[in-house]
Amino acid sequence: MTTYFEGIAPVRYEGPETTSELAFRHYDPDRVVLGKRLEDHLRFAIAYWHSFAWPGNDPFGGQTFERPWFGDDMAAAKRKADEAFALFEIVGAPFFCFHDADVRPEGATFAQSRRNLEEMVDYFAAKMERSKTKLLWGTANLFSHRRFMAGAATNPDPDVFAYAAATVKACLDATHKLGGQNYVLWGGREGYETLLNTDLSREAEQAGRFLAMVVEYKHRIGFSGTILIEPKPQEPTKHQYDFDVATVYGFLRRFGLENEVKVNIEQGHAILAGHSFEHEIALAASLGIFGSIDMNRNDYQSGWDTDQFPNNHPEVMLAYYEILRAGGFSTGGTNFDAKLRRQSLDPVDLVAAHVGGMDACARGLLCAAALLEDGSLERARAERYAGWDRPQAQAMLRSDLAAIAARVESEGIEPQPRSGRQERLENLVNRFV
Ligand code: XLS
Ligand code: NI
Ligand code: NI
Repeated sequence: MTTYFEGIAPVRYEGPETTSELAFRHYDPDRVVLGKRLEDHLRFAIAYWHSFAWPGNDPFGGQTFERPWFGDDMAAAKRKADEAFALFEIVGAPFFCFHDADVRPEGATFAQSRRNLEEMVDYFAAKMERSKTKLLWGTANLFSHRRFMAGAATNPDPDVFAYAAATVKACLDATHKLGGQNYVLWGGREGYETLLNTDLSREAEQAGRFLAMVVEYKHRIGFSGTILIEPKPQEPTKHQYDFDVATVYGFLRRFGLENEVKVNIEQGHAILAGHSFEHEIALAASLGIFGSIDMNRNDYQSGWDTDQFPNNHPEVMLAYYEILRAGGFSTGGTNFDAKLRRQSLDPVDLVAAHVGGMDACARGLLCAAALLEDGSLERARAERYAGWDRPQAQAMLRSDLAAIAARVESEGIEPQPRSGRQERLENLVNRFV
């Protein structure tokens, strides 16, 4: 029985001029750009945790949302799944994502929690047979329960490492069974509060071995999806180990996993790390580890992870520009790791938030595709480095300091600075917004 979204019709594309509140202005799933349908470019996913599990609490107050599926038994979990799939259908979501803790009640023992998850996986599987919505990724919540307060893989207590390993095995099994296209590891408590009680060397070794075991198990069960790490610099711990894309890449190299694991990059986490979203995407692409995105919008003043729905078209455009330049998503997609504000109580608020977010992304991607097709920006970039295309410049990289020094004097090399043309390029980009 689904009633929560009753009276809300499936959202349709009506074009930029429409004044109806629940219509897509830019997201026309079947529109083809750069040889692909928009739906296949964007690969939208709805995040179960924010839209169906979060009660609206903040550090100063508790639940503000009253959802008919809130409760901690299996009946509530199934009602929640019914309502979730109703929303997926209303907005036409091709994918969803979940943590174990979002979809099943916690049992009295590990085994009971695992059985609850398995029962929900079967329930999802039956629903997915009648729905177009697939699983973009699954993940384990290794950060909410107090047992994980000092970390999961990096915990000083080996029993917690064991519990976390068993949990990830169960979640990988669940993801595999539902045909998930990726599996995400976000190190929510993998970090520390104070160095006074922390052994950095041990914790890194534990994290490296843990990740290697995840990769080993993935291959053992024949899971063909991508394993993704989601970087974040802080919150909940003061120092998170997976700080940003560059840090994660160093970690992967250290443990020889750079060809096995990619990254899931979140807008808000990039901002918290002092980067732009497009920087993180471009860096991951250049390192060959770009996987997927958690799309949201961080407040630029607050300093914490605000997880708002995206609505800034020019910013979103720059992110998709880097994604398109990198060849687009393969197993990844656009997961709305975004939540309502806690005063947005109505069912229609949840629908409108996704409609606006999907539209912002579609518009951003369309503008980015036009900019890429125009080619001026890429030509300007290529021109800036054109000197390096000369054979002599390439040969220099294979020579040495002494030979280069001799050539500088013999050829009388005196570099002539050239404009970086930043404002002209910014104006060019704005023509496409
Ligand atoms: C929290 C993270 C989390 C991950 C999944 O900040 O974004 O939601 O995406 O565990
Ligand atoms: Ni996220
Ligand atoms: Ni986040």
